[in-house]
Amino acid sequence: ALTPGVDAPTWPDDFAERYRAAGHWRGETFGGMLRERAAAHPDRIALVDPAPERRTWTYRELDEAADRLAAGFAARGIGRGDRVVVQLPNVGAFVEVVFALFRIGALPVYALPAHRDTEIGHFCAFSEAVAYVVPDVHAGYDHRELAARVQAGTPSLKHVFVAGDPGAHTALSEVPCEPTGPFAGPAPHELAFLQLSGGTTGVSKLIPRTHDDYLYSLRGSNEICGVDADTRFLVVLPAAHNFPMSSPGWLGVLYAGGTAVLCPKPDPATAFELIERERITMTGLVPPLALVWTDAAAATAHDLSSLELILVGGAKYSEQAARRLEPALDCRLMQVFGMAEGLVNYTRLDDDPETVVTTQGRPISPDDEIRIVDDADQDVPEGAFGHLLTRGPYTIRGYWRAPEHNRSAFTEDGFYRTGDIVRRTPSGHLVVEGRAKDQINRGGEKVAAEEIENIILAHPAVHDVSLVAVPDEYLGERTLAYVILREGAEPLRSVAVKRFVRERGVAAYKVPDLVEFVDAFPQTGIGKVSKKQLRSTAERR
Ligand code: J2J
Repeated sequence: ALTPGVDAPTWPDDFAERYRAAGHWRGETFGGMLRERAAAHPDRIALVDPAPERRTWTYRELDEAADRLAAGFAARGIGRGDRVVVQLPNVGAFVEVVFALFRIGALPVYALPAHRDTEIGHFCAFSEAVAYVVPDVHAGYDHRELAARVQAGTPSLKHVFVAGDPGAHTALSEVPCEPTGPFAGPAPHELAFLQLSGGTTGVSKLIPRTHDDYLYSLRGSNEICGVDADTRFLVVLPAAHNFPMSSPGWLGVLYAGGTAVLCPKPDPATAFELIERERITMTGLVPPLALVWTDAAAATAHDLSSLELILVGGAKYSEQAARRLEPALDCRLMQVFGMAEGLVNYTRLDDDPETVVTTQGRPISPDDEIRIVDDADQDVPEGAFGHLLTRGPYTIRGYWRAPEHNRSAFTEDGFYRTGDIVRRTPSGHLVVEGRAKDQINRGGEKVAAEEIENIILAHPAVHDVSLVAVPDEYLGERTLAYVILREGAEPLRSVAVKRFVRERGVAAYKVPDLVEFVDAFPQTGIGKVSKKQLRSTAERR
């Protein structure tokens, strides 16, 4: 379970050698990184958790907390290569837990706070997790009850650790103990964690990232975004998501010796107060939030003058909205087009303003290989749009334990099929034109159509269902489920369909926004449901 290549395909040796020779992979690990920072500048503030009472961690304190927690995990039998599902909101315990796991070489499996029985049950079972870390109650939801249900159905799951009041489980605060010796720790080429994919299939795939490759993406991101020891980064999006974690994110900021401040809620009232109080210099937002912040900035009494840079990405940011951000918030804008599988593109601080508002940036690395191809995998003419394929020093070569899916998600020579439709400008910047994958991007939150279709299909009155995106002014896209009822079935109301999905226990953002009943689906020439036609019907509504 330790070596990439066993549970997931890894880079061929000649590529790995090339990436090492180029200085991309430097043989660092996350555990070692924190240790070095703590030695270099022990008293600098690494982390601030402002709620409910402001708490700070210096680099030394974070390093010691990680050691003690790692020792406690190890004493409970959690070891190198073991998987631990981590579902925590933006709280200090999140950072302590993942660094403790890094230190012993156990792999965090990142879950979002919004995930429920279906997703968590799948992550725990599929990864054969030995432990699951939860908050007690978050956003009005009791995660201890969720954990009890999941544990009952998952034989591998020996431990549930609760940040806060543990109920029937173990309190995270009881875990730390004195380390008895140095941890063996993972090697730099080994897996660091399993990240979540947005997904296009019935169940989410897990993304195996190594210390070497992820640390390279952080270093590259830091350089592009100008992250240094003076950076004060506000973590507005869920900390487990790849964007706020690594682009450049809280991990990038910790790598640079700066300060990460955890924002408990993303609304302008909460965030603006923190920006003023903590003298925040940088943050990352999805487009809908960037819109709300842009609108709220005019009326705010808070002093936002410390803000230097806002990154916007995760979904297409409209040019009109992008034009308004810099004047409204009096700071620089950078667009970012990234993916948890690897490749991240940024506009640059020295790009001309038109490029910043009209493109989604260019790759981090000179060794990011980009192909833009037609349906037959042939390169399109320069400047034309097509499918984006990519390969490089921080893009995975395959999902974790998914050989079948990997055959279609990657080319034979190791390019990842992103499912995005892009074109390249003469300057090498990418413009996202659309998407070929069967996924709905709900303001940065990804919904795999198949996952929700499978759930709705289980309803006894439903004959067939097709989930498509409808344009939405605020979110960019919302979900619409077209449902065909069984012959003779009692008519259903759309609220009943939504309730059915919700009661299956999925993240709320996956519950269809709209449900419509139809008699038939448009067909393609070969008798498959034409989602393309369904989408254009939906658009005309
Ligand atoms: C259009 N679509 C975009 C953009 C992502 C940084 C930023 C974002 C993510 C992320 C990330 C887009 N315009 N600017 O991991 O490190 C869509 C594409 C892409 C998918 C990836 C990061 N930025 N997208 O969003 O794994 O369709 O990562 O393939 O969640 O989001 O989603 P995800």
